[in-house]
Amino acid sequence: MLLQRSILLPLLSPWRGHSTNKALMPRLSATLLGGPRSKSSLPDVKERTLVAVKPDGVQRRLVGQIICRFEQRGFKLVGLKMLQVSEELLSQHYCQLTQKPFYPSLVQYMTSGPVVVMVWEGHNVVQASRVMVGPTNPSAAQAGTVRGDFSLHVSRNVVHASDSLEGAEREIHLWFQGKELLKWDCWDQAITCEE
Ligand code: IDP
Ligand code: MG
Repeated sequence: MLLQRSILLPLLSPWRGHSTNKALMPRLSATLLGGPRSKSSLPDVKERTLVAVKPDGVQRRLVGQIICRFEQRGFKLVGLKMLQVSEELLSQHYCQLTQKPFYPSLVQYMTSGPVVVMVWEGHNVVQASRVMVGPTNPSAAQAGTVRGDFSLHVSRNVVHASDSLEGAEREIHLWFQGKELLKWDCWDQAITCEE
């Protein structure tokens, strides 16, 4: 505990003397230093979305860079796993696309290797993730988006993100069991989002 204090308090020193941030200090230090905290004192942020790095993204070792973008933005990772997708799971995930002419090649692509599936939580995370990922067809994706930076063809677009609140809820339940999603407090939650 003493060691934690000596390491962490100097790191927090830039906040000292700022009246707006002073109010945050007890909460930040209590959370950082493992002291008492009230769960209800943290913002009640519950929106969640499903993001997946597709097999081409895993093969190209882009997992870290994609996670980094969501962390940098301020979202909270609450679930993460790597798996080989079954055709059964995929057909449920893409249930609206099974009649599309490209569906067989989509199945081949998505089952060609492991995927990394994540659940991210935070303010407006569903819409923000779609913007961060970029449009379905990378040809239309702007630089700065995941698809705009790392892909060039619609059949190999590196990443998935849920397209709506309802879609996110459905997909999260499809890919994750409740016990695989962790409830935890991010120490900086109160400085990345207004209560
Ligand atoms: P989204 O991934 O941006 O939500 P959807 O329309 O839901 O786009 O399509 C799901 C996935 O199906 C796409 O990400 C892409 O991998 C694949 N896909 C969509 N349209 C085509 C196509 O015209 N040709 C090949 N693959 C496609
Ligand atoms: Mg979609």
